[in-house]
Amino acid sequence: PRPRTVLLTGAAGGLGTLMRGLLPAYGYELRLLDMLPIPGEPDAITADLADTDALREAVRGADAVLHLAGISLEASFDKILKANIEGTYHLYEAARREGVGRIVFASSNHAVGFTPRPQEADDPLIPVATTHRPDTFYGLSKAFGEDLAQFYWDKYGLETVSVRIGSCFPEPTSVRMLSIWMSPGDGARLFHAALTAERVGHSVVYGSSANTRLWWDLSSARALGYEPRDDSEPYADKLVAEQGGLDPDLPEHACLGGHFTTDPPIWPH
Ligand code: NAI
Ligand code: 15L
Repeated sequence: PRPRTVLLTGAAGGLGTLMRGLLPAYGYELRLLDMLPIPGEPDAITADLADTDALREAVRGADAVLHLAGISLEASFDKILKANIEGTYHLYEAARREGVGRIVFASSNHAVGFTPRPQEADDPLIPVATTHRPDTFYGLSKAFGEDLAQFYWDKYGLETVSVRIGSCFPEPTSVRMLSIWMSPGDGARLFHAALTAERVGHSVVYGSSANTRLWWDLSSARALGYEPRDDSEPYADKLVAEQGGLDPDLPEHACLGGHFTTDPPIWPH
């Protein structure tokens, strides 16, 4: 049976707001959760991922979870530990205890951010089975989340699709994003495929549109039934004219994670 009731964590955020707009058309009833209240959504659950009782109640009776909540950029290890590492553990424990069968986990390209990007048109695309090479504490938490998902599948039979999202925003805003952009419409198509495909076990997929300048292999995403419709290329001329092309000799242009690989780390104050 297709999942109907889906708990959407991180529903107040950028991607959560886009998906609140797009996923109901696929027939889902979304149950919303975020640590921040959501204007115009009085039924949304306002809870932190640290609140294990609230999480148990939030997942109870849900068919699946789309787990977007967490810190979405680099932060101090302590903050990442609480929100992304402990928070994702608490979410998985709640789902296991309440018998929820599937989680779609918002992983990130930054779990493999230090992977050198393809440079030439005939360079091979980056496969999903590449070694984790996190570029930040943030990326490290996403690598942990993918391993947590594998563990909960192997140990408890709880399924996950880990989506290594590129950049999901209404439009690409950088030359790097021309390669990793996921249009909101394609994001909804991919999350729908991840929620409905049969027998996913723990599958890892890259999350992006069918970009002309794509860096990674979308075949595991397509295997779920995902058919991307968008391509960033119409934005290319303008972005390259404004910003210049990617320079292979600049470290911040050399790897999938872009400037996340070269930004200074954030230490506790
Ligand atoms: P965002 O920062 O706009 O939204 C994240 C939401 O999670 C916020 O509303 C925040 O209040 C909530 N949150 C944070 N910590 C929480 C906690 N401890 N308990 C409850 N709620 C908490 O981020 P965005 O862009 O919407 O991303 C959503 C997810 O997708 C994140 O996990 C992010 O790492 C991942 N992702 C997003 C990408 C993108 O292009 N938007 C790219 C790659 C990954
Ligand atoms: C991410 O993981 C972030 O959540 C998002 O805000 C973008 O910065 C994206 O990666 C990116 O790599 O552009």
